[in-house]
Amino acid sequence: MEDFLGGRKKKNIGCEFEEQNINKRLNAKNLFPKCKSIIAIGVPYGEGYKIPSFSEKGLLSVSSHGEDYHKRVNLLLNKLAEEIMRKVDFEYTACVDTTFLIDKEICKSAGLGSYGKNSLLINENKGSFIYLGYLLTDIETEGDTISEDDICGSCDICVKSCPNNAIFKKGGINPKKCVSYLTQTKSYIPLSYRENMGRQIYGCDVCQIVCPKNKEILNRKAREDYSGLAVDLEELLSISNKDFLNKYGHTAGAWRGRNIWKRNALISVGNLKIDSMFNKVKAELQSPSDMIKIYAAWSILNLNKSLAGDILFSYLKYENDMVKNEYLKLMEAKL
Ligand code: B12
Ligand code: SF4
Ligand code: SF4
Repeated sequence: MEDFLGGRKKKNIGCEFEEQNINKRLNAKNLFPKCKSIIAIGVPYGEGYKIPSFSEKGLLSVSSHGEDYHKRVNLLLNKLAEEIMRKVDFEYTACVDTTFLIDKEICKSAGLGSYGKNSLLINENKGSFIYLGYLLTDIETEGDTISEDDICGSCDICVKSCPNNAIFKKGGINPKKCVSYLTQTKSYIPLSYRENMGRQIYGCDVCQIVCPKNKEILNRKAREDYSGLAVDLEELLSISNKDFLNKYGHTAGAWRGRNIWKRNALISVGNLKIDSMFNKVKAELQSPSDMIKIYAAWSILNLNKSLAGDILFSYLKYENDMVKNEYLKLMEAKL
């Protein structure tokens, strides 16, 4: 594991959402010094999910459906701890996603599943739509059998379907190319990746939706209404911080904040070629945020290159060097 993580670092394919200190990640005692054993759970989601029907809307990933999964899984872990405490007194720390530990490795060691080529942990019965969580405990227990199955065999559907070719042929991903990463990062998004982000506002589910291991779960009758995952792009462009938090604050995707969602909405409008939103996007060239300005420029150039080019040219004299240089680069780029 140490070599694997070190190799990724050398190849510069780690991302800012991972702890950079590799040694810290490898031992649960770094988080909970009394740790003797770990009790892991996988919480299924996405049953019966079909991409909501929409035409000119943005899309959130299934993991953004309903109440933030961090809260839900944490609650389940604490309930589980309460149950165990009826039998034995113990100390614990509950973990879901946000610690420096490697959730997939820990849950794989607990026998919850095997890695798919899409890099996700796939459970034999529930597929990959499972949130992972665990209790670091000071109880001594016996370990589980680790599954080393080659769960994919000759299948390579996700490799071929990934919109930005983020999945390596042999398995594993380059996170910096993953659309889910691109929708979350505050770093500059390379022009060549933007088209591949499609209409995604937060996250990406393509490699899970196409995976045969999820077919059974996805084919079930939905017991929840997923239509809220299709979001109004026009509204996102003008939504206030307060309204954003009221409407989306409870979801797992909201942690990235309104401005990043707005940037992604600008990219989606450009990709979907929503001409009727030309003036709305143009108005964002006056945004107080330079980041929003440069993505608005990319977006209107995608809607109407010649008209947008004239507008951007007339704005050059008001802009700082960073924004000016980006407008010039975009006007020359083959969009
Ligand atoms: C950083 C991060 C990301 C990054 C990087 C993703 C990644 N693949 O690592 C980005 C932003 C891209 C991301 C996206 C998503 N994430 Co995320 N993410 C994390 C986080 C915080 C750290 C992961 C990490 O350190 N990765 C780096 C190394 C360790 O992982 P890796 O490169 O994938 O390599 C491992 C395996 O892939 C495998 N491997 C490597 N090469 C090969 C080759 C072959 C052939 C095989 C079989 C295996 C294999 O071995 C490695 C050792 O673990 C974890 C939470 C946590 N604290 O662990 C959640 C976590 C991995 N994410 C999760 C989810 C749900 C997602 C999304 C589905 C969300 C969405 N809908 O957009 C996407 C899925 C994208 C994808 N295909 O992976 C879940 C995964 C659940 C599961 N069933 O596996 C986690 C565990 C959160 C949780 N607790 O539920 N995420
Ligand atoms: S989440 Fe989307 S972009 Fe990322 S690896 Fe899967 S299909 Fe590719
Ligand atoms: S789509 Fe195929 S190759 Fe990809 S994770 Fe699923 S089974 Fe494996």
